[in-house]
Amino acid sequence: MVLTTLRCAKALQLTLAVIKPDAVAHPLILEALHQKILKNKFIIVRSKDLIWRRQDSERFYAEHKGRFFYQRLVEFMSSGPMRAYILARENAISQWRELMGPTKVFRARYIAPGTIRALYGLTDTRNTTHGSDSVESAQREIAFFFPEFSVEEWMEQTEPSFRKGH
Ligand code: IDP
Repeated sequence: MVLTTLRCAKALQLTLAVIKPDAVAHPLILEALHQKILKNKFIIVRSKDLIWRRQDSERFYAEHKGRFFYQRLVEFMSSGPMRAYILARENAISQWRELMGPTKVFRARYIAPGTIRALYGLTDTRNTTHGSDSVESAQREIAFFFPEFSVEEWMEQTEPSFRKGH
């Protein structure tokens, strides 16, 4: 989701980032991840803490139904509190995914040692964070987590300076 109408120097893009239950369970890791978001110059557009029911988890990960890890994933994602963010910055989708590192924790530790999943991931399922992987998935996932959010209203009401090019 690129906010092409913005007149600021760089086009902002939105992404959905989620801190999964394995990391939210540890306050120091949660804080470290929040600081990482801020240090990497993301604008926090929205954030919320939430707990999924099992059916939310099944719906969100429907594309993985039938894979060997699906049941484990669905149970894990509805096992405790999560924190979800709508983040904005230039190339937000790829920037957040780069910070997360590869899906599989052991691969992350091997090829991308400083990434979030390499540092904090416990297993391939309990891999600390989620991030949208395309503009289409960012739109769908932001609507899933923040059904009340309207990017137009956000621009209009909360960030009018973007429209004036400040
Ligand atoms: P992504 O989260 O890096 O975009 P996806 O392939 O969309 O990766 O997988 C969604 C989630 O499913 C992963 O973040 C992870 O929690 C879980 N997962 C994916 N592959 C495996 C696996 O091989 N074993 C266990 N869990 C997996």
